[in-house]
Amino acid sequence: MKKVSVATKEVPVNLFKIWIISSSLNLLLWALPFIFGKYTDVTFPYIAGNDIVQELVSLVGTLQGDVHWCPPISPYLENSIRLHDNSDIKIVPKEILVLKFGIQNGGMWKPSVCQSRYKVAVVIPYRNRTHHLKQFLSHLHPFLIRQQLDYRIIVVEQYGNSEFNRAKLLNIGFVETLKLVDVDCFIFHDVDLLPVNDFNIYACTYLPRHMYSAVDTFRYQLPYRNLFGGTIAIQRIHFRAVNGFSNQFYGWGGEDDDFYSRIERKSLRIIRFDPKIATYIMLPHPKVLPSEDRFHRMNEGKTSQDYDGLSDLSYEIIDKKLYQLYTWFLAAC
Ligand code: NGS
Repeated sequence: MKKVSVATKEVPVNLFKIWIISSSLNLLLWALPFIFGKYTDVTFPYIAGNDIVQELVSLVGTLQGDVHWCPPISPYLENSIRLHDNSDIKIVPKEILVLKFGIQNGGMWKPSVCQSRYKVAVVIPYRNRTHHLKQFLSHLHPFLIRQQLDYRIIVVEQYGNSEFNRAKLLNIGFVETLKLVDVDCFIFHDVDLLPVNDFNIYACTYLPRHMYSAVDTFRYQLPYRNLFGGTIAIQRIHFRAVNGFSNQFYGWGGEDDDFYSRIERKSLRIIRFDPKIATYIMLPHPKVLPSEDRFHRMNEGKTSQDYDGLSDLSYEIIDKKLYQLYTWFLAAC
């Protein structure tokens, strides 16, 4: 009898101890950036701030007409960190953005005083995020304009209620963009990620680039070294060489890891910029349940890369429009 009562008393005490220890550890992890500063856990190689310009690849050919090249570093970049947290993102009415900067229909802009060294298409996979899209456009247009880029923003919205297929939307964005414009550099960008630092230049590098090295929601760390999600920059020839993304990933997760493997299988490498420059904030959104078959898909991807991707892409464009701040495709996929 005595033994039983001792055992029943000890169990809750131990659980409580475990809970206290694990909560304290969590708290400590969370507090590290505040104690030692941000970017404390940088265990991956990256391109240092001063070397970034040498890594950028122009891809725009020769000068057109009687203009000169824009300088390698735009004089309009601002040194101060522009965003501190997601409460700083104000929505600017589209009429004001258009009037202030002269953005062309379809979300296009290029400098008029010089020829940009970098021409890029920013492609956003999208569904049901109106507020985020307004915040994203309010932030990104002025950001890209300060960088003196020749750019176009393309939103590819998924039609219907089937599970979201981020990767396929990006393949569609790639193909449809090339029907409209001759561009050699693609930036595939989630709508809820906003770059903080003006020196994070939105142009392609010689190698495919994972664009965030530090995100506020990950305590300004990188969750794992092979992460290739959220925002990437990739040259058209590289995207074609890896046969784009897999079309098979419906639901949340894994499509970016699969894409990373596609890059490795074709003997490419990825790079990142200095975390102090490639810093992002993430707009708040509810967590989605991960797709159950994502690991199975990733496993299949080991052998299906050459016939699953751009090569077998099938979809229907239900509607398209040139809105003032972006080119919009509604795609059934
Ligand atoms: C991994 C997912 C990736 C995802 C990454 C970051 O676990 O698709 O988390 O997600 N891979 C798998 O599920 C296999 S995040 O924290 O940004 O929501 O991109």
